[in-house]
Amino acid sequence: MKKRMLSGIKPTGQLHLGSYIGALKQFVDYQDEYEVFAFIANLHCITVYQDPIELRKNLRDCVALYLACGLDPEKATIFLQTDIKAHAQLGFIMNCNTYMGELNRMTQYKDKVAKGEKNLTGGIFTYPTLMSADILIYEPHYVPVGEDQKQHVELTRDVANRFNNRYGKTFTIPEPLIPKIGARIMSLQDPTTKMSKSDHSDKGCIYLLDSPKKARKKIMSAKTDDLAQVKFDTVNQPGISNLIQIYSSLTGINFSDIETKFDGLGYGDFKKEVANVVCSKLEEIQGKYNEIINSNIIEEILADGKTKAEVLANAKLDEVQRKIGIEIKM
Ligand code: AQP
Repeated sequence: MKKRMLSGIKPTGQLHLGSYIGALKQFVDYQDEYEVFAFIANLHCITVYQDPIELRKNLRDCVALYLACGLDPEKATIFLQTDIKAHAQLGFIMNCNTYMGELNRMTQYKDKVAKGEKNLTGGIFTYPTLMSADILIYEPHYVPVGEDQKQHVELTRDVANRFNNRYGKTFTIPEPLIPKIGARIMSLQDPTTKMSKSDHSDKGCIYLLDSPKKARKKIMSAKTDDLAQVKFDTVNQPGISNLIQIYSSLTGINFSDIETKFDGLGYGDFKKEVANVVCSKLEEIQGKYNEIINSNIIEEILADGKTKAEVLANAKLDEVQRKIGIEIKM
């Protein structure tokens, strides 16, 4: 029997090259080997205010991009988080099995507090417990994530172990799966920070729906250094190292072969080649996206995904509720 894998993406904005390399590409690469469950984490995105009209559009775009990037609904179960009500219900139960101290240690939350971000919601603080429920409810063996989400999968493992010890074996303990290359694609303008949907300047982020012309311009003006060598060295050459990672993950060429290939050439030549590879990937994705976005295939796939996911999720929630004593029946 195939091992199971689960992952989700928040539709907080347009998906970008970091979402593709760190997450989406992995779902696609693994869909033959594993039983993949891929969901749109629409509850997670409302931890920060979203414009409802934009959010609705992003939801459709996100599903269309899952498909355009190569996720095959015949192989993977694709669904909306809110279509499976059991996520939120198990989320509250997980919330009650997680300590404040554990949530206080979550780096993403601590970073936001340290940056002095105002009006942080309760949802931002507790979302790792909903994420635990999202994962545990399907009992996956693996959870492919970028580097930034590893800590939340580790919390999930701790909470699941605690629950199993308290109430008897209920959950499979999942393992995070971090890509060897591309676990943290950085901003093109500030290669010390992650490429993010919520980047203030869009120059550092290549969106999957950027026109190839725009994407090329962003790559050609990516921040580099004055060492004039294509070398993977994240400390002294973070910008060039980021471009090497992007190039490597899209072509499959390893870092040292890339260094050899561009030895003696200028950054302009290297950037041009990175731009060629990125633009051809964008063209391929956008061609498929344009076919999908105006069809009603999106609704059909989500309805099908809901039917498949709901059976597993409801059964697991029922088991949990009986074990913790909140059901009258045993
Ligand atoms: N830059 C990145 N490099 C590698 N992996 C990344 N991921 C996101 N950005 C990068 C991985 O993509 C998956 C889905 O992430 P998400 O969109 O649900 O949340 P996020 O990590 O918070 O993404 P953003 O773009 O930074 O969104 P905002 O700005 O809304 O917070 C995860 O596995 C993530 O690791």
